[in-house]
Amino acid sequence: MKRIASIQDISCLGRCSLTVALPVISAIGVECAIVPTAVLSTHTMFQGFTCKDLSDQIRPIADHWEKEGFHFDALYTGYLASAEQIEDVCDFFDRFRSPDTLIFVDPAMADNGRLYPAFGPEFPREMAKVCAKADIVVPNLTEACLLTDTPYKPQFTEDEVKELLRKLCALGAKKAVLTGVGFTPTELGVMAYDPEKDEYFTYIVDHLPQHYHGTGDLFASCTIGAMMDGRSLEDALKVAVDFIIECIRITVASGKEKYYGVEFERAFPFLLKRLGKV
Ligand code: PXL
Repeated sequence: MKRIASIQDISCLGRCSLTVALPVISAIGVECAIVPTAVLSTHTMFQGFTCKDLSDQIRPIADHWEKEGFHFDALYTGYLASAEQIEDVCDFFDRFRSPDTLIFVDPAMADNGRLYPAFGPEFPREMAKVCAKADIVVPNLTEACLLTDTPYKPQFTEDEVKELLRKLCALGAKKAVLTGVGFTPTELGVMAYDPEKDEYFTYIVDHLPQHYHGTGDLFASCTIGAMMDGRSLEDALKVAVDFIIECIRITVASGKEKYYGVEFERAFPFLLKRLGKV
């Protein structure tokens, strides 16, 4: 069985980060070890959230794991609690990267044109150092703009998305994937770029024009899970987009007032079927 180490926070309630990564990756049939970067009462879009920064735990956990000789097929990072953690995470990559380890970075720090409340304006520069070490980076459009000093706007043309992808790879990432890409209000999908082959990949589908928090974490977890289950990046991206669309469809159809997240738990039968497991 493949093993991922995922480095991101535990938001105790709010369907994001590790409370999404663990169930999704486990359901796909891949082991998910965790390095929690912080414990928060909820994600930071709620008012009054608590946060215990766990920066002082990253190195001791890495020390123990290194001593035990654990091997990881992928290292997957998401929300990092503070700029102080950036160096520890880069060091973690250096210690656990082997020739067959995939470094997958979701620079979770912003959405809808704005940084998340816990971060200052210097944070994107720090996160760019983590992206520089990645085999694959998966930012949304806001994060990509912040990482590449590009002014944010709600709509980008296809040529502009391609330019953003090239700029992301110029940071040092081997491949870049942009999430939340659509050229009309009812389109949603991804575009990816492989600089070695100078090839773009696009998968955009029609969907209900509803926006839910936490879908980026769901998307990243599903993509790395499907890749560790043996799919190519392109196939994994298609599975992840289809899964998110199904999660949104189920959540909208439930008709209940929703103030956070999508009901991804109810889309697992779809995901397992989509992966050919049932
Ligand atoms: O979904 C990304 C995310 C992860 N973790 C925390 C967050 C957010 C987004 O707001 O606040 C703590």
